Amino acid sequence: MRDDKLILVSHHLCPYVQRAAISLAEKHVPFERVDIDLANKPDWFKAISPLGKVPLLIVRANGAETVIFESAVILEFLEETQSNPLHPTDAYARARHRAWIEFGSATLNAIGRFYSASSKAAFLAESTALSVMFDRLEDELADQAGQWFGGEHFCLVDTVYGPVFRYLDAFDRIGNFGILDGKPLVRAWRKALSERASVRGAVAPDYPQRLHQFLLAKGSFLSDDLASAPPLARSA
Ligand SMILES: N[C@@H](CCC(=O)N[C@@H](CS)C(=O)NCC(=O)O)C(=O)O
Repeated sequence: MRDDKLILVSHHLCPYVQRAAISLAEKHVPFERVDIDLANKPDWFKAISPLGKVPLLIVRANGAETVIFESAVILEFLEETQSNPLHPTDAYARARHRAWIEFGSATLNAIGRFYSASSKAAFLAESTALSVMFDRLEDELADQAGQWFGGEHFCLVDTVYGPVFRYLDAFDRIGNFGILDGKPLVRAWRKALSERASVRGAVAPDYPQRLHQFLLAKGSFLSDDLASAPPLARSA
């Protein structure tokens, strides 16, 4: 049917949206991206988003429209309906990958606490908490052969950590917080993800500037450091 299409309801900075965009790109699935202002949510969005959050995947097929919310569910839906699987076939491996996707969401929450911390003490505590989470990841990667989380094949866990590491790129421009110190496997994985076309393409060229403004506006401990950081160049 001519009207069949996928619409990803998005926000410029949202890391959960990026997961879905990366998966769609890896699967070579065309989609339309609609960015909304989360500070001023449109009525049509409020009407179809039960939690008021992006991403939403609007699926128009065979004259019907379905709205899917929650990024992990969107990823699973794409696995079930599109080719080029990003989940392993083995059930144990799939369970492990799903668990680390959840860990990726917990890491995003920790990143939010890190950039929102209002005092130096809270900031240092959040920095340590983040570092400990990446220690766990370093241990998890120890038995892994290959550049991706699952080994030789790019997988859904990779779609989750590309956006996680993108935050670290911004933090690195502000200062050295030592979050990945002593974690060579995580660092190598981060580098591989930063070079992957699907990961790079999941945000617009002005993403660094937008994130910069977002972090500045937080008025947090990190915002003060950011105010004196070097100016940003547009990404390719
Ligand atoms: N658990 C959700 C989290 C999504 C989420 O937190 N989205 C944020 C933007 S990154 C949002 O829409 N926030 C708007 C709000 O909470 O009002 C998912 O995985 O999709």
